[in-house]
Amino acid sequence: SGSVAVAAVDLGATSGRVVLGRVGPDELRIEQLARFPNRPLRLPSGLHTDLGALWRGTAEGLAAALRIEPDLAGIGVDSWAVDYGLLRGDRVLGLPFHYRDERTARGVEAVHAVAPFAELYGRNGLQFLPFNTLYQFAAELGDGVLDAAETALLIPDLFSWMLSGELRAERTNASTTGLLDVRTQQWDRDLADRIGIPTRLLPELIDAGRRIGSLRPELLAEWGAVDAQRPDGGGAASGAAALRSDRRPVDVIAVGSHDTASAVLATPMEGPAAYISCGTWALVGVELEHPVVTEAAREANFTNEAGVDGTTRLLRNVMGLWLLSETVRGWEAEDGASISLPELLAAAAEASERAPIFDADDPRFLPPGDMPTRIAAWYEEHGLRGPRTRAGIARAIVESLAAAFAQAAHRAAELGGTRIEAIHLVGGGSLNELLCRLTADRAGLPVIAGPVEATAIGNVLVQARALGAVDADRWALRHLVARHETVRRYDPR
Ligand code: LFR
Repeated sequence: SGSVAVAAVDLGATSGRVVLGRVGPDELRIEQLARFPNRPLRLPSGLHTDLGALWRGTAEGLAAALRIEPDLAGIGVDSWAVDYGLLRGDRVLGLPFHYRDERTARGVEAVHAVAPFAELYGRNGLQFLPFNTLYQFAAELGDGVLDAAETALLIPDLFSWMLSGELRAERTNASTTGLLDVRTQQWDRDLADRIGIPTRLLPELIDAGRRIGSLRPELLAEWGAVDAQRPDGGGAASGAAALRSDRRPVDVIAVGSHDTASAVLATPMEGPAAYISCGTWALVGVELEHPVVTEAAREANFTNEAGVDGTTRLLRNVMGLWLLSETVRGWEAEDGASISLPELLAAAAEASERAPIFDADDPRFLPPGDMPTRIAAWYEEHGLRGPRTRAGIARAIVESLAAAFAQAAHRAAELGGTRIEAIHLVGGGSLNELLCRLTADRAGLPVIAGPVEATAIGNVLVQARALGAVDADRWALRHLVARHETVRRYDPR
């Protein structure tokens, strides 16, 4: 089979990007075409996602993809999990809430009054996180908006619908809602009914690797028309007409639409290993063939999320780079000037001030706000002396994250009954040398860092496989990543 060109739309907590991928049996090349910030909006109703900004960035990126690669064959969308938009007919009902919005507390109470956490865990296999979709729905019950909605679409499904007009719920991301039965991988309508969540909101499920639909012709024409305005395009009208008649439709393809599912698919594991998909969040765990819904897993608060090809990710959400970025954001506001992260991390690596580690997973760190003050309060409440200097604070954050990573990796292996010989760290965190080194030291295992763009690569690979350009199981896909991407190894000291 020859190679194929596809576009990955990868929406992250701090930025979105559109990546062009070219994949064949011995080819894997990716090129970033657009990157745009994702900044939450603080509105009277709470914290929301700026859907318009993300759609504009996506549209511009995809127009560029069609310009560069007129034979673009597929588009796949992934993003962070749990958040959703509501539809009535083809209207989007307002801006999606952001999962860090604090309204979810009342949703947790409402759900647990009907179904206690131990029962929920048995049904959905999910770690307790106050923002899981079912709690968000429950927090909205009674304000009338859910009643008006006909469908709820998780963010990537919402984008796939805006691109294709088709309503589907991709399974890896559906597994983060709390409303997917961990055993049958079907919607748990009985649970939704008991909580009072209208089951009509839940769309038909689809697996990663299946075709959702075609790119809407009006988008193809609009984005194609940009191409026609190039000097060699032969004029807008004729160019657009040529595009419409000659080209085959662009498929919108279901990928591992939960960013973590895509990232883990593209993690170049070749033996028994744990992974850390580290961006705003750090997802630390192991890949398994079956969920582990035991009391021990529940008590350790480990989640069972659905992976590509029917796998399970047994993992824990660890707070991730959010702690560092939100701290830096606060300092920048204080200084009225920007701070260089590499310089801060270099200072942290050299810092003479060494504080004990703190609990990076304390829920007080979830909402946006003043992190240094919250960290100082944590130390004070625990009768410990916290760091005072910025370098010392950055060091304490990175040390505390590394400690949490190491612990979660070993615990995942234990709970999953598997052995690990290495830890693969992918995503933005793989560029943070101090974090990689300290994780290796604390885990007593080599850390293999990279690729940075694992999520976009996983997205691209599933599309290429669906289009028949590669014929491979997930290990062969990972081998392709290992051959074409460079990684860096940190041995424990
Ligand atoms: C990572 C991630 C996590 C999810 C969190 C919130 O980007 O998707 O897996 O728990 O974001 O959606």
